[in-house]
Amino acid sequence: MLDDVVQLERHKLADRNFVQCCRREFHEQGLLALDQFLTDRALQRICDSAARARDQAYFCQQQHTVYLLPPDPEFPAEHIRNRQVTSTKGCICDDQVERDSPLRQLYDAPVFRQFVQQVTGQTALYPYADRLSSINIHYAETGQELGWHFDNSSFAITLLIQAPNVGGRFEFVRDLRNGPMDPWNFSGVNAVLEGEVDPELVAIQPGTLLLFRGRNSMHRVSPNEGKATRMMAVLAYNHEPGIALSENARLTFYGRLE
Ligand SMILES: O=C(O)CCC(=O)C(=O)O
Ligand SMILES: [Fe+2]
Repeated sequence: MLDDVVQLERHKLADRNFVQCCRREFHEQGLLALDQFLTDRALQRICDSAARARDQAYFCQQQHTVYLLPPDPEFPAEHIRNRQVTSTKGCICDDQVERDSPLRQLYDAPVFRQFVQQVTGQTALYPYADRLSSINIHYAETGQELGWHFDNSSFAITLLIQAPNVGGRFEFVRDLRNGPMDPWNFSGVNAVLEGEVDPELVAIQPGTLLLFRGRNSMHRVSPNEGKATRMMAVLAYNHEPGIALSENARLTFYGRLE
């Protein structure tokens, strides 16, 4: 039952007014944070399993541009177009998440999928065709971070499972670029990297559901400065059926294709 997983009294996922409210918030703010989304029991179970699976996580460190594009030789290496930032994280994939995990119950629940669809304005949502990409758990240990970037996907869904003690904050600069009209905004991006802009610090607690539009809003996870591992579940859907995550992305983030 979904009410074993979600605090449905607090978050009425099937209620029209509730959905409208969430939709407005998501579109106005670029993100929607629902605190105390998971039940305590579900959160505890997910946290225990994630801690047990930590040893199987694939850790990788990468240099990438804010735009997640290969460097463009037309620009100098230090230009904001090509500037490299660092991301380090560990990841376990969908096939390592327990079959009966509350995360999977949530991911598969039609009422949740419909809620996400309505809030984000998607016409339909499907799981990934490969066995790795739909549900992931990310780990950030001391010193690890996710560098500033714009996502490739139009929106993302995260659930904080274990908070870091110090650092490891989710920082967000809403609508910093504007898709086809202004895909670069070099001066705006530069200002963020130079620390001249105060990003929004998004307050999230273990059990918070966060939906955000990461395609045009630059975001990062600041370095984890404490001893506790930051553990974050990420739920990913596709707007078309039968699509796998690219082989390149799977090899980079998971270290394997299947
Ligand atoms: O871990 C987070 O809070 C954000 C993750 C993220 O931005 C991403 O996976 O692209
Ligand atoms: Fe992202």
